[in-house]
Amino acid sequence: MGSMPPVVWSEDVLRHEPGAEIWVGVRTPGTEVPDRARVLLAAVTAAGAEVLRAQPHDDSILRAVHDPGMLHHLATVADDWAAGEYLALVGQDRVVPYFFPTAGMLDGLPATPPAATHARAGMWCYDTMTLVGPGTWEAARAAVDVALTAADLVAAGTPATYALVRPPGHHATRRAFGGSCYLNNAAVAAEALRAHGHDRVAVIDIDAHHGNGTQAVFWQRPDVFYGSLHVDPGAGWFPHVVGHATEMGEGDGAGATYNRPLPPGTADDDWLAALADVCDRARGAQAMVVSLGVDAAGADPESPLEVSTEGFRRAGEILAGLGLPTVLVHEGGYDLTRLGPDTVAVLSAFGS
Ligand code: SP5
Ligand code: ZN
Repeated sequence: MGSMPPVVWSEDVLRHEPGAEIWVGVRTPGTEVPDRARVLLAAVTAAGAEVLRAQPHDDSILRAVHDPGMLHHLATVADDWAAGEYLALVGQDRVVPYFFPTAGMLDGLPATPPAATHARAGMWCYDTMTLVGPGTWEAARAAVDVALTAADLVAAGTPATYALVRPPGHHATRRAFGGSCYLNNAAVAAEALRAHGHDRVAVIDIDAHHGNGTQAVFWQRPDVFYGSLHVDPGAGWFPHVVGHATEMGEGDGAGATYNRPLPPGTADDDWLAALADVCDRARGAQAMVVSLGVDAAGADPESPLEVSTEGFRRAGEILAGLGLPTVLVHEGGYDLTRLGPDTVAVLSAFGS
């Protein structure tokens, strides 16, 4: 096994305990659990990685990615929910939306900010699976500090760093959280690399799902390429309505988005060929962010892709072969037996 890149970590990422996912109206235990981060930390430590503590950062780069209203919402809604006594009233201790004032509901009407906290719950999110609890904001904000610290190290000359974070981020758009994601850690890392003087940045997303949030953030941007391989949304998979091959960016960003949707059941050889194709399109970038989800693993409960640990090792070689300064930011991966080995398999290619 090769050596490992430095790992950036914060204990605070454990503070988010969604407790459940409400999916098709049914409360399920949920798969984006704190143990994911514990498993990853144990795996990278056992592989010999140096583990560095995240440094606090102000909100300047975070605000380049997310609407301040969404940040305020996430920072305050758990306290408002507790004060609203929804636990005593209805037995619900997490913030769960029931009302979504979509563009279709408003149909051009002017909306006022809702007075009820249970209505506010649906204002900045797009699904019922992404619950907010007492430590959600603290964990999501800590993950941003981890990503920013990892980007600082790369800007200062470390060839590659791994931001060991949860909750994940690539489904979070500028103005809405969802898909178990709250703040878009990878988009923040890309903006940080830009701020550090890397004029062209590539985000390569190998999570099993399309990173709709990251794509949306950079949709009209020529300076940040977004490339993803993922299970075909058209075959019925989250995020369902975007992530198709026809989406290639718009305006100044035309040509700077590239998607390779893959059929359910896709295994190593086809998955790696798609990755190589995505990496080819990223040529010209001066730095890279990898959205490192490992939920393409065979038995993962959230995806029907069939990638092996050896496939993840080869993916690491393809990615590292670009020779770019790289921040790897963790995304999905929900099979706790594969999470550690598959992540280490990718990271090993980035050891110096
Ligand atoms: C970051 C990331 O990987 N987010 C995953 C979002 C996909 N979640 C879709 C959940 C659909 C319902 N899951 C039911 C699982 C039953 N085993
Ligand atoms: Zn995923």
